[in-house]
Amino acid sequence: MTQPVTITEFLAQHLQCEHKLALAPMLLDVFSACKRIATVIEGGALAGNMGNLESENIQGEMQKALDMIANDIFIEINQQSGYIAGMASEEMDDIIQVAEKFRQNGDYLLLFDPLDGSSNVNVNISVGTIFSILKSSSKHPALADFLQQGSAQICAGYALYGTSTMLVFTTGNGVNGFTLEPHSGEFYLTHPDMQIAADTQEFAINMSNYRFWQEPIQRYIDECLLGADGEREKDFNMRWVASMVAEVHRILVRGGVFMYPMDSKLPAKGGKLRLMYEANPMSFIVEQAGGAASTGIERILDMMPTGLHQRVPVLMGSANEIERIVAYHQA
Ligand code: AHM
Ligand code: MG
Repeated sequence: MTQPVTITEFLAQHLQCEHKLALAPMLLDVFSACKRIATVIEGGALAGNMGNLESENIQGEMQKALDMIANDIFIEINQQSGYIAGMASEEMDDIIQVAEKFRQNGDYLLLFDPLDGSSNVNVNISVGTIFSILKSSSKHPALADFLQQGSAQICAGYALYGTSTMLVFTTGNGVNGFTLEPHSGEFYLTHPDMQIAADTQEFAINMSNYRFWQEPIQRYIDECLLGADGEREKDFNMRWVASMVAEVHRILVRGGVFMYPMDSKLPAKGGKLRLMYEANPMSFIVEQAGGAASTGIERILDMMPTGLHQRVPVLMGSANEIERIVAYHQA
């Protein structure tokens, strides 16, 4: 049996990218932060972290205690590498600059959703952390430095706090997944070179929003529901975890499509999911695994962001299915 590869060994041996010197220490901090968050989540109700806080985040959603605990852990640990100049989070209205004393080499930006799917925490269903790393044009970054296209990301990844804790990331050279061995606290490479099958018979969408969708999405779902009796000539299966990280992970493992499309409840918001720290990092990962990611109108990674907390329609997963749904938008 071959010796399992730790995440540290993997970074030393397989990180092929011009930002390697900075990325390795930055990523090790991200992984430490995720490990700490995993421990806090595992404590569940025993740790007394389950209730709502009094405050709302910028999207007007009640923040769970764990949202803010995860946010604080992420900031505290990730400011230490010396490479990060600024951070932005779903849970913070504005960007923050990393303190001068930590910023020796800092011209990278870290964007994150510290606890995605947090409505699932109280019912003990999987949640995750999503992160994205950009190069900054300034050591004293302002909001404008963060507003880069997703195609400019140099790294993106997520931690999934599921039946096991996993880390999955890309630096633009494929996608690799690692599983936490809980006793040693070490992440080992368990899912090398993850690939999304081009075809699928599984979709993930919140069906309760059906009447609010636009016609192309209704058409696609109608055809899936007709299954073998309709023009698709095959039956489809459906899943909805309400944790984007869990849905995308499932798609990386066994194919499928994940959709949070535009709906008529959300036109002013532009969709549900956030571009900078949800859609962009997940799109980078999905494309690197051979899948596709689109709003229905354009490739997500090509979008020029207009705001830190901008929302977008999201369709991602198996390439042939996404191509079909995009074609329905053009029909
Ligand atoms: P969050 O970042 O506030 O947790 O919201 C994002 C989550 C996604 O993980 C998930 O796909 C979606 O919201 C679920 O939405 P819904 O409650 O409409 O099913
Ligand atoms: Mg989120």
